[in-house]
Amino acid sequence: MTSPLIESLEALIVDLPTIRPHKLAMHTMQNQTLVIVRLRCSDGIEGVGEATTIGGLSYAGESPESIKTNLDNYFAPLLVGQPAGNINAAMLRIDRVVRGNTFAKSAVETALLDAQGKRLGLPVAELLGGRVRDGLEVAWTLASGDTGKDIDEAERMLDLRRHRIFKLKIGAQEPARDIAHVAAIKKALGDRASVRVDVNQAWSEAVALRGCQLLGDAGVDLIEQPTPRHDRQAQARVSARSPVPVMADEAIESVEDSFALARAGSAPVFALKIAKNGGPRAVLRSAYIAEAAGIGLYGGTMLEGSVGTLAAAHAFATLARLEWHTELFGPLLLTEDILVEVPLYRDFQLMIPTDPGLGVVLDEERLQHFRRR
Ligand code: MUC
Ligand code: MG
Repeated sequence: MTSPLIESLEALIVDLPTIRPHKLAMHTMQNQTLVIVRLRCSDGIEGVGEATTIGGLSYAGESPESIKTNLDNYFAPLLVGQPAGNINAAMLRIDRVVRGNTFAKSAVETALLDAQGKRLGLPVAELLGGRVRDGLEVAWTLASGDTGKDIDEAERMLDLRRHRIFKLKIGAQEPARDIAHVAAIKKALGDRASVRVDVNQAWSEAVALRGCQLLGDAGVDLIEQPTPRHDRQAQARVSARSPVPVMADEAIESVEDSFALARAGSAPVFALKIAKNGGPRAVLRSAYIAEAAGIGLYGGTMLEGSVGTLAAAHAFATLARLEWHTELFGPLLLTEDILVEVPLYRDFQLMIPTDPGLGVVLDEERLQHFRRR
């Protein structure tokens, strides 16, 4: 049997509206921009992947435009003509010459897995060793910027049985105001919901030491990335004194970062993101490091659309333990989808597709409509 070869790699920038503005410490999103990758193979199979970041260059070191440029000019020439079915060899070839660029790598690794899954008749979770769960509980981020609106939104989500874990984006305002906002929401929701916060690196160590105490008093369950990503020691000191577990998010920009954080004892919980590690297989390496170090796991998001969200879901479905659950709600923040069938959310969970590959079919008309020209 001759093995199929990669014939082309195409990257499309797709702009989609959000259901409301989404306010983070570093940026307010009015829409979301996806980079969709299509990897065509000589056996007629196409693999799909996604690289998506938040707020241009305000969150991470790759923008949608740089991701597309680098895929077109560096990744595609390395991949075209290579065996499509050997994911290890293809990613190794890229890793030898491409530094960083984990978002772009994640899209390519996803597309290779999708294609190979379709080829073998296996869902990506099975290609990664097999799912140990069929659905993932999904948190929702309350980030309208208004306490009353956030409480109404949370009540709606509880009524719909869509979410009962809420993450609040803080850090853009004075700490006292932010903490009052969080306390009011937790008071309104009580034991019906888990309330967590994401500070997105906005606090100094001194502010974080006091802030974590007050958030604990308010009944918060988890505090994500309170201090700047590069200061692992500060994060370890804050974590050691916080009454609430501290989770590392921006501090992890690679599998090697996960190892360094685990060694430094910087956080008892890690947010896993396919984009920050370099793909669904790469993120599992971070997960295994964390597991071995006794660190809890949370399935994070860069607010990807359906393709990236399901790619992460397939990977997370294979993990033995995911005690902090996930935040794979990206598609629900968008008013439009580019898939023929949208991901299934029910009873607080995202269901993992069982069709071969990612289990997604692109809606060509919608893709053409929303793609940037
Ligand atoms: C982040 O920092 O965690 C994830 C959910 C959300 O609302 O924002 C992202 C980014
Ligand atoms: Mg975060």
